[in-house]
Amino acid sequence: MSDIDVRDPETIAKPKVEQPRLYKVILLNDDFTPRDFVVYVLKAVFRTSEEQAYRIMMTAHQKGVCVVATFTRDVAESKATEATEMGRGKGYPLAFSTEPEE
Ligand code: TYC
Repeated sequence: MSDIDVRDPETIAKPKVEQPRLYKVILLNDDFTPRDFVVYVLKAVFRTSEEQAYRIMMTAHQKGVCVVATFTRDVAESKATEATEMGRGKGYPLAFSTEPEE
């Protein structure tokens, strides 16, 4: 008995695996949260380097918003919540939001 599949590959229906939609986590600027604290939160929650965290923070500071990273929906929402709550814990209005990628 042979295990070799002799069917024409073009005629075999491939199960289509849908990629999960990705969600952006967005950092929003405010006038009160200290820059160092924003960098600290980005490193702690999103595991960025110091340099990446500084660049993300400065982009939000100058432009109003910055995309931090993309994740599956659950991960994006839990990281945005965790990071926002770290700010609340210190009495800062630091805010992260999520939105689906196009
Ligand atoms: N704008 C804040 C300040 O000048 C720093 C800051 C940057 C706050 C980015 C939030 O998402 C932010 N202290």
